[in-house]
Amino acid sequence: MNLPKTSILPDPLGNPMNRRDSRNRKFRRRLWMAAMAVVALSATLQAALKAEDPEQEAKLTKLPQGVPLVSSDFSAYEVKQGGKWAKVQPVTVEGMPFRQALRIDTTAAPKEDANLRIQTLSIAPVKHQDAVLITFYARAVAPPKGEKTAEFNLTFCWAVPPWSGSVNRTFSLNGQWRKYYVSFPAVVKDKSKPKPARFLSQAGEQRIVFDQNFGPQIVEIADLKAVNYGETVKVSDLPLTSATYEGREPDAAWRKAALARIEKIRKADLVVKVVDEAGQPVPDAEVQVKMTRHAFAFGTAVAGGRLFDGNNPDNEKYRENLLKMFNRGVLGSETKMAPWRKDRAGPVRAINWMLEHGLGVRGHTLVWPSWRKNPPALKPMKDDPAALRKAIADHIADVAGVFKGCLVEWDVMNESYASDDWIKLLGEKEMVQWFKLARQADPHARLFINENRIVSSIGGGIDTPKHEYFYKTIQYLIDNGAPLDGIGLQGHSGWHRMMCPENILKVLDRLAAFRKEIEITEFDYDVSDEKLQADFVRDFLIAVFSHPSVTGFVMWGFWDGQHDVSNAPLFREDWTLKPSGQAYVDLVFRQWWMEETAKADATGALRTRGFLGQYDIAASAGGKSGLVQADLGKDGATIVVTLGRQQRREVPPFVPIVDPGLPESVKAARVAAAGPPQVRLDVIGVDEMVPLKLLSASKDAKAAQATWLPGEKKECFLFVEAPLTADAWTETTLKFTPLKDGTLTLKLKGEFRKKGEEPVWVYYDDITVEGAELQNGNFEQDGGKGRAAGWPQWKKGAEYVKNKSLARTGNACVKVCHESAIAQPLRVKAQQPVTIVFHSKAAEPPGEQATE
Ligand SMILES: [Ca+2]
Repeated sequence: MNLPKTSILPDPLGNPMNRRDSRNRKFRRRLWMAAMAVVALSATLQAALKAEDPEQEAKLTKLPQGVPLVSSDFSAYEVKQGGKWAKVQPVTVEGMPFRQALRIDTTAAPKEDANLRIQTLSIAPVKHQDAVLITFYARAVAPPKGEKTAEFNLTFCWAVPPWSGSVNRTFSLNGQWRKYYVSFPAVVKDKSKPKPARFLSQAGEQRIVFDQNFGPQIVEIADLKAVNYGETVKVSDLPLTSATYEGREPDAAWRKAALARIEKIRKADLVVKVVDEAGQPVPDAEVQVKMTRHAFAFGTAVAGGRLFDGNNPDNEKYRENLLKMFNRGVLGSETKMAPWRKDRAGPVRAINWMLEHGLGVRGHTLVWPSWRKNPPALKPMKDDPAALRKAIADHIADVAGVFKGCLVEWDVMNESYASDDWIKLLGEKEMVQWFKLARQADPHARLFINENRIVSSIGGGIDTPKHEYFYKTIQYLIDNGAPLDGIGLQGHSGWHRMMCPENILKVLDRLAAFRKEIEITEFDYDVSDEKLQADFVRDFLIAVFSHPSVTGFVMWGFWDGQHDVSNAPLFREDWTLKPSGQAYVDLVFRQWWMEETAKADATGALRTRGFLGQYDIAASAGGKSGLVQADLGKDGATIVVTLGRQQRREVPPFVPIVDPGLPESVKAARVAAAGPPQVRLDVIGVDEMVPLKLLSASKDAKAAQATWLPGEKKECFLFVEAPLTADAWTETTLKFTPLKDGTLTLKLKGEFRKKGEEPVWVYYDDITVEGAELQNGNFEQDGGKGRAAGWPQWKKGAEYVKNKSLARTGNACVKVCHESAIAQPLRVKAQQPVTIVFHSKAAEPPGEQATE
């Protein structure tokens, strides 16, 4: 749906951002000033002055000319999705430096899988790291019922794959017009393209999106401009609507109290006694106490793929800094249900790597109880609660079972406030069941509930409906016997949801009453002001480390090259440490770290105090030395170092996790739910527009024209599908007549499955064609490079199987699925009938074969 065509009138204030001619700009300014001199200060100016931030406006006037990135005309905006939830139209505005605004009247709260999405496409190229500034005015005309503010979400992101974004911000709007300044470095990377195209997007390839599922509410947006300054200015010199929080000042009282608490609760007394081999004290020995690891968990979300590719220098840095900065890791998405169903070998390998390198690993997440966050294959279970119940139970048993005994903890239930479809369908009690199933599957892992916006709420408030829900839900779980061990607080903060430390502490106090451990599980923020980032990281860390119930702080990525909105807390994309990274290092590895060299007293003892964790304690005297690797727990420790002896920590040998694969019963249930797997073979004449007349197909097969193609193309595309089993080869026949001479494409694939559903893998062997010439239909000729000869199109994932026991005849066959197909050209003659006979069989997904 296109919006009504309406152009926005020129901005009478002459906002200079888009003006290409600075003399013209000065002239306009002067003219305007003159006008102002005669006319009394108008309502317009007053309103504008109130809406604008003078400091940012001053920066704006100093900027060179930039290149406009989007049209200023609201007719260029298009409702892409969820139009039925909203009325979107231009309205006239009085008393502001613009005459028109876009009114977004969300008449009903959109359903979660049908966000309202309004977008406009870029009209100029954007390079990676270009300095971009978006400005706009906005206000709430009517906030949602019972709320003081309305929410408005703006994203600047790819309009084509890979879809990822440079910036994604949510704004809280009140009734007053306010001007917002959003500056950022463009994040434009498309791995599928070769350099330099990889770091460049053309006009039409980026977009501004207003994407929201808030409401019912009415908001108005006006005078939206996006300007690309390329490399002419530093992003830090662009205007920016920043934020602050209470308690940021250097001498804040809360911080003094928190640091004093840290001294008390995170440290313990350490006594080192140096003795000789006869057990006699050695006076005046030199003692070196060196902390090697925090007891407190400092962790990050990890992208499993980064742990392996050895030739990528970024990946090397990623691994190096992961191990240097953290003692805990969590896969950001790979063990959620949908990705896990697609690829289980990847996460097993990644978690093995983390364990082998000494990281504690948390699991995320067993149940995210919404249709939208899970494989579409589950959606038909909307009408079959028993089937859904079983699918969830199977998943918990499966994924938690694979990692049994190896993970520190699991998020059992994630974001159940907003994602509550399954709870509504199955009943509240089902939550308790999920925890019990998790305990059964892995009795060793500590079990967490995980929720967002508890220490990062809109406006930083601590009595939102979500807080009330969260406290009630935890109490419900406890009252109903759920084996709940921990409370996970995500901590995705932002410039409009930056909670002040005193409020964070109040929330932690309230949660501490449940007597469970508390962990910050997904800390990050979408603010780009580096000074603010640094202060916030410092204060957030101090607040949570000072609370006795908190056991860990996990951030959601640490490097801009691997972060949702390129605002990772530690490193910039070029691996330089940000001020916030410096703040982290200062606290975690300096102020909260311990290294001391001192002399033992006359009785051979050294009394000191250190942060809880692991230590190497060395002593030397008279040319002899000794070493003890020991833990300092909260009750303190007395460590005896014997000169001439080394007592190293016993580390059990690393035993990698081996995935036993999905239980047969679960596989069978899934197959039953999805129907029998089907083979699919395409005959495509679309390139040369060769119409194909279908004659017949074998009995169990279904053959048809491609109804999804437009017009005449339909007639030039045939496909045949037939149900398969894994036990025996199925023979399928397809007969057709080409109506023109030409070259077709014969494509071997599996059944079409939606994104997120499990692909259908198929073996093919012994294909014969009458009426045209086929190459290597039995796949016995090896074409090199892991491919069969004669099949030039070979999609990633398709497999050349050289295994006599798997082939139908000879030594080889192929294994393909819908996305990983192979193909060859087939030359045909007009009116010469073609008969294709092929043999196929259901195959197991890749990766599972190896474990069998
Ligand atoms: Ca063969």
